[in-house]
Amino acid sequence: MPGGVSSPVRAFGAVGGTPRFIRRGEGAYVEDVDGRRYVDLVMSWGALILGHAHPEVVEAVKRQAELGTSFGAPSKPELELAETITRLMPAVERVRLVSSGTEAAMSAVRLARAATGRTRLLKFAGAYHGHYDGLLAAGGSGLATLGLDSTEEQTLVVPYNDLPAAAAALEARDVAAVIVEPVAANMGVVEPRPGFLAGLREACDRTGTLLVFDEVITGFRVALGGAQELFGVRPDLTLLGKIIGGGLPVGAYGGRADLMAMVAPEGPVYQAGTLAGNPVACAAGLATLRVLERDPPYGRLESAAERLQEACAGLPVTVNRAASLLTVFFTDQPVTDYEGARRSDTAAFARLHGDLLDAGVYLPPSQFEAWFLSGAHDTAVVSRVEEALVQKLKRIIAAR
Ligand code: KE4
Repeated sequence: MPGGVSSPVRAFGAVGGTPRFIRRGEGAYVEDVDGRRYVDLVMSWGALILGHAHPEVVEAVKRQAELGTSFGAPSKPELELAETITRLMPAVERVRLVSSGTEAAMSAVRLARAATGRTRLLKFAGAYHGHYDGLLAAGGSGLATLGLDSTEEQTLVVPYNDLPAAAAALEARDVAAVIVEPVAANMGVVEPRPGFLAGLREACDRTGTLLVFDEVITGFRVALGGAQELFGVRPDLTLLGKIIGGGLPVGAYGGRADLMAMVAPEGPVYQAGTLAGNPVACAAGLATLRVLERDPPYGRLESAAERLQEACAGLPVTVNRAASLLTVFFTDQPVTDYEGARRSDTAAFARLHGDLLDAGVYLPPSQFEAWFLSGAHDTAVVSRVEEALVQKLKRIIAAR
């Protein structure tokens, strides 16, 4: 296995040290194969908003698995998940389930190109939309972590939050779609400036370009209706993943009915998948969305993130927070785009990661990632994280 991992960021390349092999997860905790427990702030990169091994999710998975794991045919769990998604996200009038966020992104690009007859894409530096070639240019997440880049002449890249640059690019060239993380979370967390998302909507309307919200992270995370509900901007297409699979492989793309009618077998845009809409994965996602709808954790999650942000006040770091998503940057300058994020002292972040790991707190192993909380991160857990975070931050800052 290259790097001993199935996804690059897991190899601790940017933070050093030995990756932990995780044996089990329970609520806000994970336990490694040596029996050490950690408060988890990765939470399967945001998928586990209810915490590890939530009883209702485990029960749903068991029940469905006993009926069979995959049929390659329509099933009730996939239909119910699709119905729940379209009900909770009105802009997603119709939806197609796939097996990852990457598949959602590449399928939505194919659909946007077919619908507009155009080829070019516009994305933002530091944003990550999965590992599809056309969207890897100036990518965040693992690419930023490893200092990798890729070129794709059909993909225009402008700075996040730079509405004039985005609008000018759309005026100058025919572009099929703008793809944006409505809250950037793959350069570390960067909030959209007021008016940025609405401005993209207007620029897309003016130039016949489709607006695609990549809500793989923000969907059902920043609000029950996602960032499109939080910011009141309606995209043409939406990408989803992570939470809608409850920790199992589910991605989705959906949006305007007239666009989705072009997707095979109704229309000519081909996309398929052996395990798309897998009943066990959909059962896990459905159980997750049902708990979120029954007992929305958003206020509690946001208060916990706010508490960690406030605990860092007065220290020479920048803590960006959007709803319950947060990132601590080692810079005293504001971080409003990828250039700003890259000013962070990543060596100091690496020390923080290692020190917190020793203190039993498991941060994402990269400066360019969001920290994820869950409904299982109760007051006692957050207090423990807050105490360790401030203590280690002060020590690292003093030693600089
Ligand atoms: P997947 O193909 O990894 O399911 O989803 C790709 C994707 C798409 N869009 C956004 C906004 C994403 O954040 C992601 C994946 N996120 C990364 C972590 N930031 C996954 C972790 C990893 O690559 O190992």
